[in-house]
Amino acid sequence: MGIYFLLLVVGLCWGQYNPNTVPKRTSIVHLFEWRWQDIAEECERYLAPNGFGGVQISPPNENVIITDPQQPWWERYQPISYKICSRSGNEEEFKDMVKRCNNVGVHIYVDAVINHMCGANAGAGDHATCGSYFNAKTEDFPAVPYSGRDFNDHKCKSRSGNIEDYHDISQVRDCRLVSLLDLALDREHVRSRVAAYLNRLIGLGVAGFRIDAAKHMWPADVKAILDKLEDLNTQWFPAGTKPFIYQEVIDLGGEPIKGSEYFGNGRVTEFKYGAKLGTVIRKWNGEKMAYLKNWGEGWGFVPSDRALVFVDNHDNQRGHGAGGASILTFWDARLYKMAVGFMLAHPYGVTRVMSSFRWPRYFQNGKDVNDWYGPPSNADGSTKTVTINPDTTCGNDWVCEHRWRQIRNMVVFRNVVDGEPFSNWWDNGSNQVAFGRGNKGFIIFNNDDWSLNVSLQTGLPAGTYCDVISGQKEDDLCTAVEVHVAADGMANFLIGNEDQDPFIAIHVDAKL
Ligand code: QV4
Ligand code: CA
Repeated sequence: MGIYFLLLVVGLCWGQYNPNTVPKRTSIVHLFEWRWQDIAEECERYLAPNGFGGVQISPPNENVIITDPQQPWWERYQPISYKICSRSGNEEEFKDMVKRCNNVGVHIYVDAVINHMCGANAGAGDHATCGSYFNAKTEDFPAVPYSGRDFNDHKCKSRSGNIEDYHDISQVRDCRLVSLLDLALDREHVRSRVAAYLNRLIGLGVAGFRIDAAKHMWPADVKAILDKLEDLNTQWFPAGTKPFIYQEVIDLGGEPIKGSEYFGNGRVTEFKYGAKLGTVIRKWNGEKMAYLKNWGEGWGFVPSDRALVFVDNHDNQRGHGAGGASILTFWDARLYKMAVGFMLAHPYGVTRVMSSFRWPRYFQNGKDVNDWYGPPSNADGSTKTVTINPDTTCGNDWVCEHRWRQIRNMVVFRNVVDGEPFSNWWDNGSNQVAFGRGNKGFIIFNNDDWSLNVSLQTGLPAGTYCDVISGQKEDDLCTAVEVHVAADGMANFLIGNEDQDPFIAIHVDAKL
């Protein structure tokens, strides 16, 4: 009785920090710009069988259609209404996706754009993905409805009406982010419109939300909205389950707004994670992998149970947002796989894997002039379907990092070692490092310019293990390097610095 009461109270208080994934599925994948139909297929044919816990989707609500440049990916961050109607699909397709993914135990997290509507210069008319009329100049959005008094103009004290100074807290929250019409979230009408939108999504079965631009909203306003949210749909979730909340707060230090201000609402995105890991793996600024020994809070990150982490996201993989040049992406595939491998092996945070589309990246004066390119599209502007090649990779310029063997197998690794402690750290003082996760898994990296040959304590039971990076266990055969763990847990590792992927990972489910 006492225990049940305790569990109930803990469940009620802490629900928003829990990703609500099914047991032993720990990672989320961001299927950036994918169509709902393709996501439904991917849940069934790939994500569920490979142990992915959930999918972050692009904003599902109606957005402005921008024609100069031609339908950039970022138009989806300019809402016109909360109708579920976008380039990814309509409401029927959305419902079908949530149902089919939930039915195979893969949950859906919605990117919620609630700080603002479209840009001030978006014009007037019905050039929106569902054809709803709006007028950006008069701040009229009848399809919500919002009108002038629902925006923050009177509160913003900057000269231009835009955020000009990130050291001025009220500007950051009450002025326009790059001219996006800033919602007055202190108004009951606005709070209830936003909550109605999120509750509709909860009713359809979503498991949680990425709160876009949370730094640009007062934590108490975000809380007032969250307090209006219903529990998750009991068709798929236990009664009383709260939506998982992770707030996009870019806090690299150096600004007055801190991620910790948002802990009361849910988790926050830890942007230092990808920026630092990229610097280390690139060996910039004198960084070495040996310094990763105290990775996590030891590096000044938010507490692990408040963090949502990733190597790159849809912004900083193309120079938007924060993180800078150190961010690793699929364009730097060899280093990227090591970084994602390290992230997935390490116990810190809830992990999100990025899944991108390719675009014609072209640098002029250090800036990618094609950073705006939308997803692969057909001549009529519709998004191309994700095709699957015979070798299981994706076609039509979808990169599908989550299907790269090394990344997919490390998603499995994280599930296998879930709950096990960080253990048996080893480093050579330079860029050769290794660590285990209790007696369930072990990983070793060689990011030095010379080969590695070392015997280490793995913590694993004796036996022959199949490396899940250079290949994997298939039935009872190993298509990869084999690692022999002796009765005392010791094993010898050999990694050439020019190996295709200079790291090895083994776990108890890959024992021969
Ligand atoms: C431009 C100028 C303005 C000018 C305006 C009017 O910059 O100064 O006033 O024109 O002429 C797009 C354009 C941007 C344009 C704006 C309004 O890129 O140049 O303003 O539209 O027309 C994405 C993109 C933005 C894009 C926005 C809306 O990254 O470039 O702006 O969508 O379409 C900060 C924030 C953080 C944010 C990050 C990018 O703290 O919250 O910047 N990250 C999230 C999302 C991101 C999204 C938004 C927030 C906004 O991850 O994808 O921005 O919803 O760090
Ligand atoms: Ca705001």
